Amino acid sequence: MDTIVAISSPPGRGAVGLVRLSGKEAFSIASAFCRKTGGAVLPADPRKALHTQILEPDGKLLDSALFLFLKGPASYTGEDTVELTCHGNPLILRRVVELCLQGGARPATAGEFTLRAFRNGKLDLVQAESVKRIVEARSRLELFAGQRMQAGILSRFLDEIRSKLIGLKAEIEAEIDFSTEDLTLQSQAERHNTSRQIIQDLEQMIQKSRGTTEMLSRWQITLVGLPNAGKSSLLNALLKEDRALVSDIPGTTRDTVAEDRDLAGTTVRLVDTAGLRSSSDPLEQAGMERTRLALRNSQIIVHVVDGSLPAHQEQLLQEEVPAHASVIVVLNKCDRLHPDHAASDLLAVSAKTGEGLAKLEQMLESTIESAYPPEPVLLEIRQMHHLKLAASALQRMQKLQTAAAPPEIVALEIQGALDEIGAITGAIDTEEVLGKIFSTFCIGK
Ligand SMILES: Nc1nc2c(ncn2[C@@H]2O[C@H](COP(=O)(O)OP(=O)(O)OP(=O)(O)O)[C@@H](O)[C@H]2O)c(=O)[nH]1
Ligand SMILES: [Mg+2]
Repeated sequence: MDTIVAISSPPGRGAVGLVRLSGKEAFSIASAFCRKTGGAVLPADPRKALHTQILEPDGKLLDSALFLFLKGPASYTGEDTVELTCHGNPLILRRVVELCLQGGARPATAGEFTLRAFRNGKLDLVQAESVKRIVEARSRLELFAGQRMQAGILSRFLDEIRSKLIGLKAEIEAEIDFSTEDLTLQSQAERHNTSRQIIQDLEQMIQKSRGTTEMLSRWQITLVGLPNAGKSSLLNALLKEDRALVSDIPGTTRDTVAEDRDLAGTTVRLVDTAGLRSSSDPLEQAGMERTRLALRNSQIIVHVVDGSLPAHQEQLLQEEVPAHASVIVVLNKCDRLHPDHAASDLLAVSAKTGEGLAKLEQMLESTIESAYPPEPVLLEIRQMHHLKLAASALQRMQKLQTAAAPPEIVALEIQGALDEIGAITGAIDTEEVLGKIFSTFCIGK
Protein backbone atom coordinates (compact mmCIF):
# COMPACT_ATOMS: atom_id res chain seq x y z
CA MET A 1 0.00 0.00 0.00
CA ASP A 2 1.33 3.41 -0.88
CA THR A 3 1.58 6.06 1.80
CA ILE A 4 -1.15 8.67 2.01
CA VAL A 5 -1.13 12.07 3.65
CA ALA A 6 -3.78 14.63 4.56
CA ILE A 7 -4.59 17.44 6.92
CA SER A 8 -6.94 15.78 9.40
CA SER A 9 -7.94 18.87 11.34
CA PRO A 10 -10.73 21.11 10.07
CA PRO A 11 -9.90 23.77 7.49
CA GLY A 12 -9.03 27.20 8.81
CA ARG A 13 -6.93 28.36 11.69
CA GLY A 14 -6.75 26.72 15.09
CA ALA A 15 -4.42 26.39 18.02
CA VAL A 16 -3.14 23.13 16.58
CA GLY A 17 -3.52 21.32 13.27
CA LEU A 18 -2.94 17.68 12.46
CA VAL A 19 -1.20 16.18 9.46
CA ARG A 20 -1.58 12.45 9.20
CA LEU A 21 0.39 9.95 7.16
CA SER A 22 -0.46 6.30 6.75
CA GLY A 23 1.37 3.55 4.92
CA LYS A 24 4.63 1.63 4.84
CA GLU A 25 6.77 4.73 4.28
CA ALA A 26 5.00 6.92 6.83
CA PHE A 27 7.90 7.04 9.24
CA SER A 28 10.68 7.46 6.69
CA ILE A 29 8.81 10.18 4.79
CA ALA A 30 8.00 12.21 7.90
CA SER A 31 11.28 11.72 9.69
CA ALA A 32 13.16 12.98 6.62
CA PHE A 33 12.17 16.56 7.46
CA CYS A 34 11.88 16.21 11.22
CA ARG A 35 14.78 16.72 13.63
CA LYS A 36 15.18 16.99 17.36
CA THR A 37 16.38 20.36 18.62
CA GLY A 38 20.10 20.20 17.96
CA GLY A 39 19.66 18.27 14.72
CA ALA A 40 19.54 14.63 15.80
CA VAL A 41 17.24 12.31 13.82
CA LEU A 42 14.09 11.04 15.52
CA PRO A 43 14.06 7.49 16.83
CA ALA A 44 11.37 5.15 15.46
CA ASP A 45 9.82 4.92 18.85
CA PRO A 46 6.16 3.89 18.56
CA ARG A 47 3.48 5.45 20.75
CA LYS A 48 5.79 8.09 22.10
CA ALA A 49 5.06 11.74 21.53
CA LEU A 50 8.31 13.40 20.51
CA HIS A 51 9.02 17.06 20.24
CA THR A 52 10.31 17.83 16.76
CA GLN A 53 11.39 20.61 14.52
CA ILE A 54 10.00 20.57 11.02
CA LEU A 55 12.67 21.76 8.61
CA GLU A 56 12.51 23.03 5.06
CA PRO A 57 14.88 21.30 2.60
CA ASP A 58 17.26 24.25 2.99
CA GLY A 59 17.34 23.70 6.76
CA LYS A 60 15.09 26.64 7.69
CA LEU A 61 12.64 26.04 10.51
CA LEU A 62 9.04 25.65 9.30
CA ASP A 63 7.43 24.79 12.62
CA SER A 64 7.98 22.97 15.86
CA ALA A 65 5.56 20.16 16.39
CA LEU A 66 4.66 16.96 18.14
CA PHE A 67 5.62 13.76 16.33
CA LEU A 68 3.70 10.57 17.03
CA PHE A 69 4.62 7.32 15.34
CA LEU A 70 2.18 4.41 15.54
CA LYS A 71 3.42 1.08 14.30
CA GLY A 72 0.88 -1.00 12.38
CA PRO A 73 -1.28 -2.86 13.10
CA ALA A 74 -1.66 -0.88 16.34
CA SER A 75 -3.03 2.24 14.66
CA TYR A 76 -6.36 3.54 13.37
CA THR A 77 -5.70 2.38 9.82
CA GLY A 78 -3.82 -0.73 10.87
CA GLU A 79 -0.77 0.57 8.99
CA ASP A 80 2.29 2.49 10.12
CA THR A 81 1.04 5.98 10.87
CA VAL A 82 2.66 9.28 11.72
CA GLU A 83 0.70 12.15 13.21
CA LEU A 84 2.28 15.55 13.21
CA THR A 85 0.59 18.03 15.51
CA CYS A 86 1.66 21.43 14.26
CA HIS A 87 0.56 24.98 14.89
CA GLY A 88 -2.86 25.33 13.34
CA ASN A 89 -2.00 27.67 10.52
CA PRO A 90 -3.09 26.46 7.07
CA LEU A 91 0.15 27.81 5.56
CA ILE A 92 2.18 25.54 7.81
CA LEU A 93 -0.09 22.54 7.40
CA ARG A 94 -0.17 22.77 3.62
CA ARG A 95 3.60 23.11 3.51
CA VAL A 96 4.01 20.01 5.70
CA VAL A 97 1.76 18.08 3.33
CA GLU A 98 3.88 19.30 0.41
CA LEU A 99 7.02 18.06 2.11
CA CYS A 100 5.36 14.67 2.53
CA LEU A 101 4.33 14.61 -1.14
CA GLN A 102 7.89 15.46 -2.14
CA GLY A 103 9.02 12.58 0.03
CA GLY A 104 6.85 10.13 -1.91
CA ALA A 105 3.46 10.19 -0.21
CA ARG A 106 0.30 10.86 -2.17
CA PRO A 107 -2.74 12.90 -1.12
CA ALA A 108 -5.40 10.83 0.62
CA THR A 109 -8.83 10.71 -0.96
CA ALA A 110 -12.00 11.31 1.06
CA GLY A 111 -12.38 8.72 3.80
CA GLU A 112 -9.27 6.84 2.73
CA PHE A 113 -7.85 6.46 6.24
CA THR A 114 -11.08 4.84 7.36
CA LEU A 115 -11.26 2.78 4.18
CA ARG A 116 -7.83 1.40 5.00
CA ALA A 117 -8.95 0.70 8.55
CA PHE A 118 -11.86 -1.26 7.07
CA ARG A 119 -9.62 -3.12 4.62
CA ASN A 120 -7.28 -4.04 7.45
CA GLY A 121 -10.14 -5.41 9.55
CA LYS A 122 -9.92 -2.67 12.19
CA LEU A 123 -13.63 -1.99 11.80
CA ASP A 124 -16.53 -3.29 9.76
CA LEU A 125 -18.57 -1.22 7.38
CA VAL A 126 -21.21 -0.32 9.96
CA GLN A 127 -18.51 0.96 12.27
CA ALA A 128 -16.85 2.84 9.43
CA GLU A 129 -20.14 4.56 8.69
CA SER A 130 -20.51 5.40 12.36
CA VAL A 131 -17.19 7.26 12.21
CA LYS A 132 -18.78 9.70 9.78
CA ARG A 133 -21.79 10.04 12.06
CA ILE A 134 -19.60 10.74 15.04
CA VAL A 135 -17.65 13.38 13.15
CA GLU A 136 -20.74 15.02 11.72
CA ALA A 137 -23.34 14.57 14.46
CA ARG A 138 -25.43 17.68 14.99
CA SER A 139 -26.93 16.57 18.25
CA ARG A 140 -25.90 14.66 21.34
CA LEU A 141 -28.49 12.03 20.44
CA GLU A 142 -26.96 11.49 17.04
CA LEU A 143 -23.53 11.37 18.56
CA PHE A 144 -24.69 8.81 21.07
CA ALA A 145 -26.29 6.68 18.35
CA GLY A 146 -23.10 6.88 16.29
CA GLN A 147 -21.03 5.80 19.27
CA ARG A 148 -23.29 2.81 19.87
CA MET A 149 -22.76 1.72 16.30
CA GLN A 150 -19.06 2.28 16.66
CA ALA A 151 -19.05 0.09 19.74
CA GLY A 152 -20.32 -2.67 17.51
CA ILE A 153 -23.79 -3.11 18.97
CA LEU A 154 -25.41 -3.29 15.57
CA SER A 155 -22.57 -5.39 14.21
CA ARG A 156 -23.10 -7.94 16.97
CA PHE A 157 -26.82 -8.10 16.25
CA LEU A 158 -26.07 -8.71 12.60
CA ASP A 159 -23.44 -11.33 13.44
CA GLU A 160 -25.95 -13.23 15.54
CA ILE A 161 -28.46 -13.21 12.71
CA ARG A 162 -25.75 -14.30 10.36
CA SER A 163 -24.70 -17.28 12.42
CA LYS A 164 -28.30 -18.38 12.88
CA LEU A 165 -28.79 -18.20 9.12
CA ILE A 166 -25.62 -20.15 8.48
CA GLY A 167 -26.81 -22.85 10.88
CA LEU A 168 -30.18 -23.00 9.17
CA LYS A 169 -28.60 -23.17 5.76
CA ALA A 170 -26.25 -25.96 6.84
CA GLU A 171 -29.19 -28.03 8.06
CA ILE A 172 -31.11 -27.51 4.87
CA GLU A 173 -28.10 -28.29 2.75
CA ALA A 174 -27.64 -31.50 4.68
CA GLU A 175 -31.05 -32.51 3.41
CA ILE A 176 -29.77 -32.33 -0.12
CA ASP A 177 -27.45 -35.23 0.65
CA PHE A 178 -30.02 -37.36 2.42
CA SER A 179 -33.31 -38.63 1.23
CA THR A 180 -36.36 -36.82 2.49
CA GLU A 181 -37.62 -39.91 4.30
CA ASP A 182 -34.97 -39.38 6.95
CA LEU A 183 -36.40 -36.03 7.70
CA THR A 184 -38.59 -35.92 10.77
CA LEU A 185 -41.57 -33.64 10.91
CA GLN A 186 -40.21 -32.30 14.15
CA SER A 187 -37.01 -30.98 12.65
CA GLN A 188 -39.00 -29.30 9.92
CA ALA A 189 -41.17 -27.53 12.46
CA GLU A 190 -38.10 -26.47 14.41
CA ARG A 191 -36.55 -24.99 11.36
CA HIS A 192 -39.70 -23.13 10.56
CA ASN A 193 -39.65 -21.66 14.04
CA THR A 194 -36.04 -20.59 13.74
CA SER A 195 -36.63 -18.81 10.49
CA ARG A 196 -39.76 -17.15 11.86
CA GLN A 197 -37.76 -15.93 14.83
CA ILE A 198 -35.08 -14.47 12.58
CA ILE A 199 -37.64 -12.69 10.44
CA GLN A 200 -39.21 -11.29 13.58
CA ASP A 201 -35.87 -10.00 14.82
CA LEU A 202 -35.18 -8.33 11.50
CA GLU A 203 -38.61 -6.79 11.32
CA GLN A 204 -38.36 -5.48 14.84
CA MET A 205 -35.08 -3.84 13.97
CA ILE A 206 -36.56 -2.28 10.85
CA GLN A 207 -39.52 -1.04 12.83
CA LYS A 208 -37.34 0.49 15.51
CA SER A 209 -35.19 2.21 12.97
CA ARG A 210 -37.95 3.80 10.96
CA GLY A 211 -37.60 7.53 10.90
CA THR A 212 -34.48 7.38 13.04
CA THR A 213 -32.50 9.62 10.79
CA GLU A 214 -35.15 12.30 10.84
CA MET A 215 -35.53 11.95 14.56
CA LEU A 216 -31.83 12.40 15.11
CA SER A 217 -31.76 15.54 13.08
CA ARG A 218 -33.47 18.70 14.12
CA TRP A 219 -36.79 18.62 15.96
CA GLN A 220 -39.29 21.31 15.20
CA ILE A 221 -41.49 22.66 17.97
CA THR A 222 -44.25 24.95 16.77
CA LEU A 223 -46.29 27.33 18.88
CA VAL A 224 -49.93 27.82 17.91
CA GLY A 225 -53.00 29.29 19.53
CA LEU A 226 -55.43 32.19 19.26
CA PRO A 227 -54.24 35.77 18.71
CA ASN A 228 -52.83 37.34 21.87
CA ALA A 229 -52.51 34.00 23.67
CA GLY A 230 -48.85 34.79 24.23
CA LYS A 231 -47.16 32.61 21.60
CA SER A 232 -44.50 35.16 20.73
CA SER A 233 -43.92 35.94 24.40
CA LEU A 234 -43.46 32.24 25.06
CA LEU A 235 -41.04 31.89 22.17
CA ASN A 236 -38.96 34.74 23.56
CA ALA A 237 -39.07 33.25 27.05
CA LEU A 238 -37.94 29.83 25.80
CA LEU A 239 -35.14 31.41 23.78
CA LYS A 240 -34.25 33.79 26.62
CA GLU A 241 -34.03 36.37 23.90
CA ASP A 242 -36.26 39.12 22.61
CA ARG A 243 -36.72 37.51 19.23
CA ALA A 244 -40.33 38.02 18.14
CA LEU A 245 -42.46 41.14 18.34
CA VAL A 246 -44.95 41.13 21.20
CA SER A 247 -47.92 43.43 21.57
CA ASP A 248 -51.43 43.49 22.97
CA ILE A 249 -52.80 44.02 19.48
CA PRO A 250 -54.23 40.71 18.27
CA GLY A 251 -52.62 39.49 15.08
CA THR A 252 -49.15 40.91 15.80
CA THR A 253 -47.34 37.91 14.34
CA ARG A 254 -48.03 37.33 10.69
CA ASP A 255 -45.00 35.52 9.41
CA THR A 256 -43.43 32.51 11.10
CA VAL A 257 -40.43 33.27 13.29
CA ALA A 258 -37.98 30.42 13.77
CA GLU A 259 -34.94 30.12 15.97
CA ASP A 260 -32.75 27.22 17.11
CA ARG A 261 -31.84 26.30 20.65
CA ASP A 262 -30.45 23.29 22.43
CA LEU A 263 -32.81 21.00 24.26
CA ALA A 264 -32.42 17.41 25.42
CA GLY A 265 -29.00 17.24 23.86
CA THR A 266 -30.25 18.11 20.46
CA THR A 267 -30.86 21.22 18.45
CA VAL A 268 -34.53 22.08 18.27
CA ARG A 269 -36.13 24.64 16.06
CA LEU A 270 -38.72 26.75 17.85
CA VAL A 271 -41.30 28.26 15.53
CA ASP A 272 -43.67 31.05 16.46
CA THR A 273 -46.67 31.41 14.18
CA ALA A 274 -49.62 33.63 13.46
CA GLY A 275 -51.73 30.78 14.79
CA LEU A 276 -54.86 29.57 13.06
CA ARG A 277 -58.06 31.53 12.77
CA SER A 278 -60.42 32.45 9.98
CA SER A 279 -59.78 35.74 8.28
CA SER A 280 -60.60 37.37 4.99
CA ASP A 281 -57.46 39.48 4.98
CA PRO A 282 -55.17 38.07 2.27
CA LEU A 283 -52.04 38.82 4.29
CA GLU A 284 -53.43 37.02 7.32
CA GLN A 285 -54.50 34.12 5.14
CA ALA A 286 -50.96 33.85 3.82
CA GLY A 287 -49.79 33.80 7.44
CA MET A 288 -52.22 30.95 8.26
CA GLU A 289 -50.84 29.03 5.29
CA ARG A 290 -47.37 29.36 6.79
CA THR A 291 -48.70 28.16 10.13
CA ARG A 292 -50.09 25.06 8.45
CA LEU A 293 -46.78 24.41 6.77
CA ALA A 294 -44.94 24.79 10.08
CA LEU A 295 -47.38 22.38 11.73
CA ARG A 296 -46.85 19.78 9.03
CA ASN A 297 -43.11 19.87 9.69
CA SER A 298 -43.40 19.69 13.45
CA GLN A 299 -42.66 16.84 15.78
CA ILE A 300 -44.07 18.73 18.76
CA ILE A 301 -46.86 21.29 18.78
CA VAL A 302 -47.32 23.60 21.75
CA HIS A 303 -50.89 24.82 21.83
CA VAL A 304 -50.95 28.07 23.81
CA VAL A 305 -54.22 28.92 25.54
CA ASP A 306 -54.79 32.33 27.12
CA GLY A 307 -55.45 31.52 30.76
CA SER A 308 -56.45 35.08 31.62
CA LEU A 309 -59.64 34.70 29.59
CA PRO A 310 -62.75 32.76 30.56
CA ALA A 311 -62.60 29.11 29.56
CA HIS A 312 -63.97 28.41 26.10
CA GLN A 313 -63.88 25.49 23.77
CA GLU A 314 -60.77 25.89 21.71
CA GLN A 315 -59.37 23.00 19.85
CA LEU A 316 -56.73 22.51 17.26
CA LEU A 317 -58.24 21.21 14.09
CA GLN A 318 -57.22 17.59 13.97
CA GLU A 319 -56.41 17.75 10.28
CA GLU A 320 -53.79 20.40 10.95
CA VAL A 321 -51.88 18.17 13.34
CA PRO A 322 -49.61 15.61 11.68
CA ALA A 323 -50.17 12.06 12.86
CA HIS A 324 -46.67 11.65 14.28
CA ALA A 325 -46.64 14.91 16.26
CA SER A 326 -47.12 15.26 20.02
CA VAL A 327 -49.32 18.09 21.23
CA ILE A 328 -48.68 19.85 24.53
CA VAL A 329 -51.39 22.28 25.66
CA VAL A 330 -50.26 25.06 27.99
CA LEU A 331 -52.30 27.58 29.90
CA ASN A 332 -50.37 30.81 29.54
CA LYS A 333 -50.67 33.99 31.63
CA CYS A 334 -51.04 31.97 34.82
CA ASP A 335 -49.97 35.13 36.65
CA ARG A 336 -53.47 36.42 35.88
CA LEU A 337 -55.33 33.17 35.75
CA HIS A 338 -59.08 33.45 35.20
CA PRO A 339 -61.05 31.60 37.93
CA ASP A 340 -62.55 29.34 35.23
CA HIS A 341 -59.18 27.60 34.98
CA ALA A 342 -58.66 27.11 38.70
CA ALA A 343 -59.27 23.39 38.43
CA SER A 344 -57.59 22.93 35.05
CA ASP A 345 -55.04 20.16 34.80
CA LEU A 346 -53.27 21.80 31.89
CA LEU A 347 -49.71 22.92 32.40
CA ALA A 348 -49.87 26.48 33.73
CA VAL A 349 -47.11 28.79 32.54
CA SER A 350 -46.40 32.46 32.43
CA ALA A 351 -44.25 33.88 29.68
CA LYS A 352 -44.17 37.03 31.76
CA THR A 353 -42.96 35.72 35.13
CA GLY A 354 -41.30 32.54 33.88
CA GLU A 355 -43.47 30.35 36.05
CA GLY A 356 -43.92 26.80 34.74
CA LEU A 357 -41.34 27.27 31.98
CA ALA A 358 -38.92 24.79 33.53
CA LYS A 359 -41.76 22.28 33.67
CA LEU A 360 -42.58 22.93 30.01
CA GLU A 361 -38.95 22.44 29.05
CA GLN A 362 -38.95 19.17 30.97
CA MET A 363 -42.03 18.02 29.10
CA LEU A 364 -40.44 18.92 25.79
CA GLU A 365 -37.25 17.14 26.76
CA SER A 366 -38.95 13.97 27.83
CA THR A 367 -41.06 13.95 24.66
CA ILE A 368 -37.87 14.09 22.62
CA GLU A 369 -36.07 11.57 24.77
CA SER A 370 -38.92 9.08 24.82
CA ALA A 371 -38.90 9.01 21.05
CA TYR A 372 -35.29 8.00 21.08
CA PRO A 373 -35.03 4.22 20.98
CA PRO A 374 -32.66 2.78 23.56
CA GLU A 375 -31.99 -0.23 21.34
CA PRO A 376 -29.48 -0.44 18.53
CA VAL A 377 -30.83 1.14 15.41
CA LEU A 378 -29.82 1.32 11.82
CA LEU A 379 -28.79 4.86 11.15
CA GLU A 380 -28.12 4.67 7.46
CA ILE A 381 -30.59 4.28 4.62
CA ARG A 382 -28.16 1.83 3.05
CA GLN A 383 -28.29 -0.45 6.07
CA MET A 384 -32.07 -0.32 6.18
CA HIS A 385 -32.27 -1.16 2.49
CA HIS A 386 -30.23 -4.36 2.84
CA LEU A 387 -32.00 -5.43 5.99
CA LYS A 388 -35.36 -5.17 4.26
CA LEU A 389 -34.07 -7.24 1.37
CA ALA A 390 -32.78 -9.84 3.82
CA ALA A 391 -36.18 -10.01 5.50
CA SER A 392 -38.00 -10.46 2.22
CA ALA A 393 -35.59 -13.20 1.10
CA LEU A 394 -36.43 -15.06 4.30
CA GLN A 395 -40.13 -14.56 3.79
CA ARG A 396 -39.81 -16.14 0.36
CA MET A 397 -37.81 -18.92 1.95
CA GLN A 398 -40.59 -19.64 4.43
CA LYS A 399 -43.15 -19.85 1.66
CA LEU A 400 -40.92 -22.26 -0.20
CA GLN A 401 -40.50 -24.36 2.93
CA THR A 402 -44.23 -24.51 3.47
CA ALA A 403 -44.68 -25.55 -0.13
CA ALA A 404 -42.09 -28.31 0.45
CA ALA A 405 -39.84 -26.92 -2.26
CA PRO A 406 -36.54 -28.68 -2.95
CA PRO A 407 -33.91 -27.84 -0.30
CA GLU A 408 -31.54 -26.42 -2.93
CA ILE A 409 -33.99 -23.63 -3.70
CA VAL A 410 -34.72 -22.95 -0.03
CA ALA A 411 -31.01 -22.71 0.67
CA LEU A 412 -30.65 -20.24 -2.16
CA GLU A 413 -32.98 -17.76 -0.47
CA ILE A 414 -31.07 -18.12 2.80
CA GLN A 415 -27.90 -17.37 0.92
CA GLY A 416 -29.63 -14.31 -0.51
CA ALA A 417 -30.43 -13.10 3.01
CA LEU A 418 -26.86 -13.82 4.12
CA ASP A 419 -25.53 -11.76 1.22
CA GLU A 420 -27.69 -8.82 2.23
CA ILE A 421 -26.50 -8.99 5.85
CA GLY A 422 -22.94 -9.29 4.57
CA ALA A 423 -23.43 -6.20 2.49
CA ILE A 424 -24.30 -4.21 5.62
CA THR A 425 -21.22 -5.14 7.60
CA GLY A 426 -18.98 -5.28 4.57
CA ALA A 427 -18.30 -9.01 4.84
CA ILE A 428 -19.35 -8.91 1.22
CA ASP A 429 -18.16 -5.75 -0.38
CA THR A 430 -18.09 -4.41 -3.85
CA GLU A 431 -15.82 -1.61 -4.93
CA GLU A 432 -18.83 0.38 -6.02
CA VAL A 433 -20.42 0.31 -2.59
CA LEU A 434 -17.18 1.18 -0.85
CA GLY A 435 -16.58 4.04 -3.26
CA LYS A 436 -20.02 5.41 -2.56
CA ILE A 437 -19.70 5.23 1.20
CA PHE A 438 -16.21 6.55 1.66
CA SER A 439 -16.44 9.33 -0.87
CA THR A 440 -18.93 11.08 1.41
CA PHE A 441 -16.31 11.29 4.17
CA CYS A 442 -14.07 14.25 4.63
CA ILE A 443 -10.48 14.07 3.53
CA GLY A 444 -8.20 13.22 6.39
CA LYS A 445 -10.60 10.81 8.08
N1 LIG B 1 -49.80 38.86 32.21
C1 LIG B 1 -49.29 38.22 31.17
N2 LIG B 1 -49.30 38.75 29.96
C2 LIG B 1 -48.79 38.06 28.93
C3 LIG B 1 -48.18 36.79 29.13
N3 LIG B 1 -47.74 36.35 27.93
C4 LIG B 1 -48.07 37.30 27.02
N4 LIG B 1 -48.67 38.35 27.63
C5 LIG B 1 -49.19 39.55 26.98
O1 LIG B 1 -50.18 39.18 26.04
C6 LIG B 1 -50.13 40.01 24.91
C7 LIG B 1 -49.98 39.19 23.64
O2 LIG B 1 -48.73 38.54 23.66
P1 LIG B 1 -48.05 37.98 22.36
O3 LIG B 1 -46.86 37.19 22.79
O4 LIG B 1 -47.84 39.06 21.37
O5 LIG B 1 -49.19 37.00 21.86
P2 LIG B 1 -49.28 36.17 20.51
O6 LIG B 1 -49.99 34.91 20.81
O7 LIG B 1 -47.96 36.07 19.89
O8 LIG B 1 -50.23 37.10 19.65
P3 LIG B 1 -50.37 37.22 18.06
O9 LIG B 1 -49.01 37.31 17.49
O10 LIG B 1 -51.13 38.47 17.89
O11 LIG B 1 -51.10 36.01 17.61
C8 LIG B 1 -48.97 40.96 25.12
O12 LIG B 1 -49.46 42.18 25.63
C9 LIG B 1 -48.12 40.27 26.17
O13 LIG B 1 -47.38 41.13 26.96
C10 LIG B 1 -48.16 36.26 30.44
O14 LIG B 1 -47.68 35.16 30.73
N5 LIG B 1 -48.72 37.01 31.44
MG1 LIG C 1 -47.25 36.69 18.15
